[in-house]
Amino acid sequence: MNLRDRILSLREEIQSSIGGITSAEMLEEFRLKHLVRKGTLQAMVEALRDVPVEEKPLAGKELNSLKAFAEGEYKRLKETFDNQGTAEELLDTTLPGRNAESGHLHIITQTMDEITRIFAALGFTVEEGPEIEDDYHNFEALNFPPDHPARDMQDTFHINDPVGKYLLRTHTSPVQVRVMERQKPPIRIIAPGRVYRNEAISARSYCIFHQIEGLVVDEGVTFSELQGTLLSFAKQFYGAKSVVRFRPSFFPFTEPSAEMDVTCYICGGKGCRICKGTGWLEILGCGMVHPKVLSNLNIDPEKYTGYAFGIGIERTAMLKYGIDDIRILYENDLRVLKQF
Ligand code: 2U9
Repeated sequence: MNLRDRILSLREEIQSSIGGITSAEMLEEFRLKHLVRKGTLQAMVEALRDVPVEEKPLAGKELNSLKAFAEGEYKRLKETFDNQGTAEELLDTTLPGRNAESGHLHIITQTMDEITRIFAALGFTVEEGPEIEDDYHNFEALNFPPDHPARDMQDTFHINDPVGKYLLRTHTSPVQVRVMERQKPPIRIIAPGRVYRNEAISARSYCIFHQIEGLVVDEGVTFSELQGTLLSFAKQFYGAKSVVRFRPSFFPFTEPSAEMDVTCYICGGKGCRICKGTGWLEILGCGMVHPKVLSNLNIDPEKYTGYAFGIGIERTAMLKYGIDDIRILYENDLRVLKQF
């Protein structure tokens, strides 16, 4: 065996014996075997003299590293055994303990869970679906015309697949589409999840965000049922004194469409910084499911009606916690995250 191999096999021996040293006596045996003048390491140093000159640097380097390792481990174990039995000297048991730091759910997850719980108690079941979607489930089934600007590369992240039909979902609506494909009414679901939009990043918008959308389809579902359900949500989430108002809006997948405002929970409607002096906060979009969307999914619009709504989670969390820049929700700076 050449010297280098002998050094390597000595290293293995030393490493494995260190793991088994459990007493000061065993450590002393280790020292006498390896670290004294007649020990294994010194024997290697002497053998180094006889190796060919070209092998010397490498073998020398390995030997030095092994010596340093063996001596370091000896020192560490010696300190451990020396300190045994003197715990009182080393440890002041009257000092207050140090708490282990524990993590917690991100503010977006907390907000999403809170909203999900409210709707679950109102009889909604939670549904999920893929984040990589196709054009049909994200747009076509939802009555987006072929030339709708949302389909543009500017607004949607398209995937560079050979067929060219895949994209990152721009809303969680395709989840509801997939449920309607496989389930007959009555349907009463919410779809929480992450969505993607190719927007310029700013304090107000980010390329990733989260939504909770809801869908109810059954015989005789009315706009007033939508209003009652969403008022109940607003009172539970923003406070029992909340009042809501509906303003007309437009979405391709609902008709009529509306946006719902809630009285500002900070000033109670008087006007403040959070509601920009208006007394109202815009919190969600909603509407009656467009008959075209129902018929696209083989649900008879003469027999069934439905309502749907969409809540932006980041916006909701920012309003609730007074955060003025969406980007801090994605920077994972613990100084920020720890506050919520
Ligand atoms: C189906 C039919 C109808 C979902 C709806 C909204 C209104 C809405 C926005 C809220 C803020 C998106 O995150 S946001 O930018 N959403 O205003 N969404 S109705 O309507 C559907 C969904 C699926 C089959």
